[in-house]
Amino acid sequence: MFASDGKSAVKSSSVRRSLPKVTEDALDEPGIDLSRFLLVYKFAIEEVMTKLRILGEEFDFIHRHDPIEHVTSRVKRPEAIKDKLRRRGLELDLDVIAEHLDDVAGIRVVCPFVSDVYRVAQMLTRQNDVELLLRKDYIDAPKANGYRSLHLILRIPVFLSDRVEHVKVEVQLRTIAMDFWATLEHKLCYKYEDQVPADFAEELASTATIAAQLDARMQALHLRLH
Ligand code: 0O2
Repeated sequence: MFASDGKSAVKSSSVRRSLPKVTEDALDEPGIDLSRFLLVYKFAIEEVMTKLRILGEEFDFIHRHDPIEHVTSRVKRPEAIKDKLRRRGLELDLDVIAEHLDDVAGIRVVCPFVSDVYRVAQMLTRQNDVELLLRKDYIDAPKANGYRSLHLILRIPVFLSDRVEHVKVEVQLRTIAMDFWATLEHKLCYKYEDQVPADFAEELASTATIAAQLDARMQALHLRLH
């Protein structure tokens, strides 16, 4: 799960420089320097985290409302990268990872209101150096189990000492209610390993509906104030 992969958490209004670790769990395959390869993903996360901090702080200054509640990030653990490659029948190769895995660098942005999710996504993706590769709107069209979030696959330039690398970053944006549901759903379903009993899944989907209703009611209250 995203949050367990050496995450670093940042409150938008008070950024701490806690970097994701990428070396503690390196792959020991001969000829594959994954630790060095992953370093650039750490830098890409840093770049996007800075953008988010600036957007949140400036928006708050102008509108007296911070659209970002908190941000977490992680570089995918080498073991998780290996597992994903294995599941997809892909070979362990750095070019293959760069091309086929979109979530090596992951950032989760938790916003107070649904309108903030779209506002932050828009402010981020309209920046000249941010390339939007893919947008999956699971708020507009939730997954069958009730999961809601807005997923963006971005590509951003990272300026290194001797070259520029264009690095993919997955950004998941969601409200506090969506995050609450996704976190607990992951905990509750983990044990079942994709074999969730039907009545259990139904009850979970129903709680997702309640979370969506809560979002809608909070959004309405927010609109009355702004
Ligand atoms: P982690 O550690 O959370 O990153 P892919 O990302 O290519 O493997 P897919 O289906 O194209 O697969 O990606 P999608 O739908 O954009 O979802 C990927 C990530 O979204 C997941 O990452 C989760 O973080 C989150 N997610 C998607 N669906 C659910 C869900 O039903 N419940 C919860 N709690 N989270 C979900 P991973 O792969 O789980 O790992």
